[in-house]
Amino acid sequence: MNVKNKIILALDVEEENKAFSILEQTTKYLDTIKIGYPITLAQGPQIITKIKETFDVKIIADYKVADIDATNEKIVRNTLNYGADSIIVHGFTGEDSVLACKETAEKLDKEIFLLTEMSHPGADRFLKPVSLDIAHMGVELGITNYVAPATKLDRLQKIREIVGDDAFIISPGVGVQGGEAKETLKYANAAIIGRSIYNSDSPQETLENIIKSIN
Ligand code: NUP
Repeated sequence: MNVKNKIILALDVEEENKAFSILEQTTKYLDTIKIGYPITLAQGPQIITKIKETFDVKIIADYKVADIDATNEKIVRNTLNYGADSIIVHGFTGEDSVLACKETAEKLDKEIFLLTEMSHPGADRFLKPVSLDIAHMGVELGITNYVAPATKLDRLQKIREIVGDDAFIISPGVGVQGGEAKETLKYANAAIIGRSIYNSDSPQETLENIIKSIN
């Protein structure tokens, strides 16, 4: 995995023209974006295919897959067949659920990201007590891509120690949620940034400034 400029745009806008306008302004500096339920539910999953046909970007589908193995298999297969390059999967559902996602992605020559701890305050209650364990499970299952929070650098660092230096960690929470790109990239391979880019008056300038700040 390789992410240009170590920034992944979280494209959580709902309108297609807004999404395309932001992509036109940012894809000079970005080769990886993350889409999720907001744009998928507003525009339909065909939006994945349409973005792939129009822009030279890798798409991470942030569907936080969290069901039983048989259902996960269907979710992952359909998402990747729309053209997504990878998909984010919850870890708390356990080994069988996660393995179904991993094996489905591998059959299609694509990848999963395992979500360990989350970036928002509420994650401290239920997810934090098990998130390091989720990271250990990921290692046992041979997973090499992870999601870990930019807002909780001590946790991000711990997760990095568990998954090892060869793993690829992408980290949400930079900007509006309080995380800082340069600090995050001490432990993560790429920072996921949404609102501070797509809600700014000039997504292109904002992105340029973020890139300058990390170099
Ligand atoms: O723990 C997580 N925190 C998080 O914010 C896991 C995520 N996948 N995300 C997603 O990252 C969130 O749904 C949004 O798409 C993006 C962060 O966006 P923003 O806070 O930069 O706007």
